[in-house]
Amino acid sequence: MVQKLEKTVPVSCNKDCGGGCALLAQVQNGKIVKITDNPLIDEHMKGCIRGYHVPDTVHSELRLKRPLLNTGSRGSGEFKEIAWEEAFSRISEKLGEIRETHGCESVLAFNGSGSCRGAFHHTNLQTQRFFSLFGGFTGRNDSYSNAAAGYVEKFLFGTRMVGLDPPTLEHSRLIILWGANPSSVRFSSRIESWLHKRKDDGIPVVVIDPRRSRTVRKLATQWIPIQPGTDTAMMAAVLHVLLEEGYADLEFAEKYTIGFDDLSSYILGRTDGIPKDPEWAEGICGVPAETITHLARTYGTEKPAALLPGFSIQRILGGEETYRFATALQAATGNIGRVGGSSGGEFKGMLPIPYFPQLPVPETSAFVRLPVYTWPDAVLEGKDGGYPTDIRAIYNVGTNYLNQGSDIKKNIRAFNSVEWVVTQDYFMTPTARYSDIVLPVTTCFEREDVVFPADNYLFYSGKAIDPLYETKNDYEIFCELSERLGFGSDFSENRTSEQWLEKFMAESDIEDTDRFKTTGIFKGNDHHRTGLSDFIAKPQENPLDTPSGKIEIRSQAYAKTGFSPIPECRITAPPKDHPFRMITPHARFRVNSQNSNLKWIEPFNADRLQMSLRDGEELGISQGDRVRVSSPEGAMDIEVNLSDDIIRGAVSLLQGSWTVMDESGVEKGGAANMLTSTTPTMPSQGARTHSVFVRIGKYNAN
Ligand SMILES: Nc1nc2c(c(=O)[nH]1)N[C@H]1C(S)=C(S)[C@@H](COP(=O)(O)OP(=O)(O)OC[C@H]3O[C@@H](n4cnc5c(=O)[nH]c(N)nc54)[C@H](O)[C@@H]3O)O[C@H]1N2
Ligand SMILES: Nc1nc2c(c(=O)[nH]1)N[C@H]1C(S)=C(S)[C@@H](COP(=O)(O)OP(=O)(O)OC[C@H]3O[C@@H](n4cnc5c(=O)[nH]c(N)nc54)[C@H](O)[C@@H]3O)O[C@H]1N2
Ligand SMILES: [Mo]
Repeated sequence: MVQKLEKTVPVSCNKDCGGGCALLAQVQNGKIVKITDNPLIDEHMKGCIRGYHVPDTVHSELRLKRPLLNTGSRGSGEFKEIAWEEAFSRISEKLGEIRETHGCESVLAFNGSGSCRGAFHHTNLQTQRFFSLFGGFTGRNDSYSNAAAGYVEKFLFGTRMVGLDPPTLEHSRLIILWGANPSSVRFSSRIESWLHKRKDDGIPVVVIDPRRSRTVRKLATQWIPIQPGTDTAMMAAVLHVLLEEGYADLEFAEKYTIGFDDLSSYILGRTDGIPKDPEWAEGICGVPAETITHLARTYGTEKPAALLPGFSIQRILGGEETYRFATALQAATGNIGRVGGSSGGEFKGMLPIPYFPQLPVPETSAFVRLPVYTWPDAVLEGKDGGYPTDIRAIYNVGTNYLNQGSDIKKNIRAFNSVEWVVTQDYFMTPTARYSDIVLPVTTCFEREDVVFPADNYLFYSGKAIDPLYETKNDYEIFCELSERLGFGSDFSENRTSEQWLEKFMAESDIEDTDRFKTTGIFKGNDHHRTGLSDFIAKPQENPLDTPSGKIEIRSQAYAKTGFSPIPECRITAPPKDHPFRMITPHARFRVNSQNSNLKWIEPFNADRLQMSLRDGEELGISQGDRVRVSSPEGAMDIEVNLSDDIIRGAVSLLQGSWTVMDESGVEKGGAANMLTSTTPTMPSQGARTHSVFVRIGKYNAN
């Protein structure tokens, strides 16, 4: 007998994959049975494989069901279930004791990307609010995602509001995806569909990527394979052709930027005797000179052109410079602030959305911020090593940083060096495994929230089902701990989570909240915005918040960091003993490390090392062989996948698999961060997880 649907609830994934999609959950007998797109949304907005598979997460047998206490050594996996009452007592007592003995800053509170798009159930804001009221804590001051881009945008533009609305791509005559893979790795739930449309319209869509990514296969008219970490050489050479062949819009550059002349001198080789021409670039980045010249000529003539950089090109050594060059290119072609063009800066979600309040975080002078990329160094070295605090405890909410931070072995040493670790999650992740207490939380479909997408919308995400097992929201956990630590009503302000959301709704731009809750969708007014358009339209009336009021291609403020005032090619070649450039991209079927423990992703064959056929041949490696991959940080045994889908000299391993080590410390589970290093790109101190240098040999051969 066909069972009737109990209800259909508008929902939206509160996840860090940059989409924010309007979905519907179909519920039957207290179970989410299917996720579909919300039919009321615009035709270009599409959900994805991760959202449609949410029921596999919510109803997984592997969900944490009750609080757990570690009864063995950290990492042993020996836990016993305890009652919430005992968990709350233990945690509040220990937190109180640590605060008393060592000061609140000795707690390192991690609030990663678990749930980071919700107004209320936001692992970041909940954690910061709790620990601010606790008295203070040590936390992160930037992200793994885009530290270098964010860092340089302040110098370039004086703002990070430099994105675009996807429908503006309708006007682009050329689209360049530079290290971006939006068919797999979302930047908005409309970009992929718009790119499809533009390709079908016959517009050139050029993808510059070491791999033949899904975007190359589905959305591109041309794939330009490039050596990882060398993009600035190609960018400089494109600029060289634009300047030499008279395509550069010098009037635009003069009017809206400062320092373009200095950059031109560098590009033409007047300052160092090295013209950055396509032949020069070919030797560094592996892209044939004629390919570079052809792209530059198209770019110089097809206007407007949207250069859309992924974050990948700034998660490399010297990644700051790629974003500065991308902006210089858009300035040189007069494409900034024009509909159909782009700023060359971050384009995902970097424009205002309708107003909706978020959970407030009270100020505390005792909030010590660390660059996230070097957290294990800060834990291990403490004040003696020049870091601001001595860490005694790590409190994880919505992060799997033991696995996701670079250099997993160092992360384990850091965890093992502290007195006490707590994790709130819904699975027994590697981070949870190295914890003393693990608290089971709800998923985003077991609670109500408003989700901020990357586009000019707000989405209501209803509670599709009641919390399963004995799970609790992070909010409820923090309310209870606040009570016990003596700041109860300061944290909750005597509101339930529903009452917080009602308060937010009342203060927001949404007028008809009943309708919003029924449809799940609130649409902002304008969907044809391009960042910096006000400045470009009237530069005198709308100067930028930079010292010159213009886009600073040359920045004296940036030069104070010790790096060049103009964009410069800072490229690190692999050392002789680790000759392969390894990249660790994000996977279509995961959000960072999420879904790694779930069966449905198995057919996607995640944990294989991608290598070119010719490199395989040269090393005597055959399809499917297991190889040993080594970096100075660690070693991994993994199956190899040979094809012509990756440039020679580079290998690729999707990031996010959970670590599994054998007794000798060799990675067997495919966790990319066994091979990565915590030495950051400077001056931003950002991640460089696409600048990994490895050597590869047959299994057990080295
Ligand atoms: N499905 C899915 N979507 C996601 C995420 C996810 O885990 N899964 N994560 C989200 C998060 S947290 C973030 S920060 C963003 C990340 O967004 P990105 O940083 O843009 O994503 P990546 O997959 O690292 O890289 C994108 C593409 O760049 C290529 N690439 C790598 N190195 C280089 C290089 O040196 N030069 C060039 N030209 N290309 C290079 C890769 O092969 C890949 O195809 O994605 C978000 N969206
Ligand atoms: N090698 C390599 N490493 C990388 C990257 C790379 O490109 N290459 N990318 C980096 C990037 S850009 C990022 S953003 C980081 C991300 O690293 P993390 O912030 O650690 O992200 P996730 O792996 O998604 O882990 C989030 C965890 O939160 C849990 N969670 C989800 N919702 C909730 C909730 O509501 N409450 C609680 N308490 N828990 C919840 C999930 O189950 C999951 O275990 O990884 C970085 N690591
Ligand atoms: Mo990220």
